Amino acid sequence: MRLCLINPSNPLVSIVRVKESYWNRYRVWKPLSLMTLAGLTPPEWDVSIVDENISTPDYTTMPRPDLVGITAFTSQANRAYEVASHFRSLGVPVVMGGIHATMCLEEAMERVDSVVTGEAEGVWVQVLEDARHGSLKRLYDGGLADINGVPLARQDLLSRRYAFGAIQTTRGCPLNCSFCSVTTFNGAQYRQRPISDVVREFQTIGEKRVLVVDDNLIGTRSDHIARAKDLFGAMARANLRRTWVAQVTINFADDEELLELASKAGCRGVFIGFESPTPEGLREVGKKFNLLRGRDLRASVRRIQRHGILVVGSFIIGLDVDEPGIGKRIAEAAHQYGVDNLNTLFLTPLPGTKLWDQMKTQRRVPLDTFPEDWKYYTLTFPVARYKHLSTAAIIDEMIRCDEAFYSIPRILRRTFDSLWGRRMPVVNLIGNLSYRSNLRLSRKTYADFMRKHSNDSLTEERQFVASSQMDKAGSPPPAP
Ligand code: B12
Ligand code: SF4
Repeated sequence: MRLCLINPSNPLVSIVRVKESYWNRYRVWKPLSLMTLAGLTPPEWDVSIVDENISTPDYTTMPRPDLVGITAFTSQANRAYEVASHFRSLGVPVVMGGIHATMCLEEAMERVDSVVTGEAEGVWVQVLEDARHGSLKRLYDGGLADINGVPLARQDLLSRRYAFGAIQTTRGCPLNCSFCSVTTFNGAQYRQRPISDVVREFQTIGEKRVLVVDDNLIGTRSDHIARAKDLFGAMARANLRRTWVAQVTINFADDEELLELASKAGCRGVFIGFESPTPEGLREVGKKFNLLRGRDLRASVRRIQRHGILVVGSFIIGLDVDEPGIGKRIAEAAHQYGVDNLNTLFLTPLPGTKLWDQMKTQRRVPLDTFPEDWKYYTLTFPVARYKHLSTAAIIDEMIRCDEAFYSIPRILRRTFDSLWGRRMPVVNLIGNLSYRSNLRLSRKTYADFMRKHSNDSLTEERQFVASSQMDKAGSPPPAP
């Protein structure tokens, strides 16, 4: 029995635009969902993984699979359905899973033979068994899986053409920020894989650099931090000879022992969601963690960097509190905090989030010709209506933000800082150049986006921004 697992690509996502920008090759990450599914698949199945971000085979001439499994984030959904439609036309059953199919179940069910919602560990073997007997059900619900002692992901199935391997050590997040779907999808409880499994899987990764995909590797409570220390200690003792990057919250900086162990275990970079330069913004997104009074963010960033760990700061643009000038304000805040790279994304309502419910109710989601429009839900397009910024204005803010942070003098200064602090200056420079080179690409992409979308929604949008501004001034909104 032949199983083909497919990660669809979205040409609007920078990681696949390697030809247009050389530096993007450092942004291609391995699709862990499919490697995990492959790990769960019994040996009687011959499994292959197609990652369209790397290359797309000719589906018409490849050996005919008995079952196709497709994963998709929301931004990949459109392409996922195209691929599904092709295989279904050949009579090959298609099963889809992942965050998008879970959050937009009806849409997915109309376009594939079977949908797996939630985490697949508890149901995948049953799905395969049913497929083998030609009795695939329309829906399987994996819910939240027990991740103790599950088979290791098949790290061997993909080529070495990736800049980073991928591994997961925990699932779930209790914080439930308004724009994020992780708590809805993976639950509020922080679940941890056994440390010995993580170390064993790490040893099977071919790449020298690894992305630890956990949403928050160190967790939020003292027992989570104790577990992170145990994990890092075990990784250091295993002498993995791999370096890795991960996502953490800013409290990573508060524990010297934790930082030291992380560095010894191979940690060379962390992504931290600062989200907004203002307390009002943080309150709006519900990021309580960053609101701790008395925190000196610059000192926190420095403490992390002192251990040879790069800090990538992430911010959101387009919050209801964001007014003209926000782009420069974010760039200045990131510069002041001293982060090595800045990643600013447009506030985007993704299905399954509190933000989606709120914006839908307020009729602030104009790009809603689904599934086609999902391709714009990459967080790099302004798909919503923003309270104080029109589409053109928010794009302008984004460009100003990136231009200010990625100016040549500032890149040189950061590279010099990292050289001085022995924080991988070459990697730092590559990161900065990658972002800078995408500025040019982004301008072109925004121009195309504006051409396509301005006419239909501009009038309504002007009314929306005007009414928001009048509301703020205490005047009645304009008559419809
Ligand atoms: C790693 C990661 C990335 C990597 C992706 C690497 C890759 N090629 O997969 C990178 C950095 C490239 C990335 C990019 C983006 N990401 Co991202 N990412 C993640 C992260 C942190 C972990 C994903 C992961 O590997 N999980 C581990 C695997 C094992 O879990 P899983 O993917 O959920 O798979 C399980 C189930 O879903 C299910 N399943 C999945 N697929 C399938 C398929 C079948 C057939 C079956 C049966 C089951 C099944 O079974 C698996 C095992 O239980 C998640 C957060 C999260 N907790 O999931 C965000 C997340 C998926 N990303 C998100 C977003 C928004 C993006 C971006 C759009 C924006 C951005 N700039 O970050 C881009 C889009 C990229 C694109 N190609 O379009 C959102 C997606 C929300 C949504 N509705 O789509 C998430 C949920 C984070 C969030 N804050 O909400 N991301
Ligand atoms: S943004 Fe991060 S901290 Fe907030 S809910 Fe999502 S995973 Fe948790």
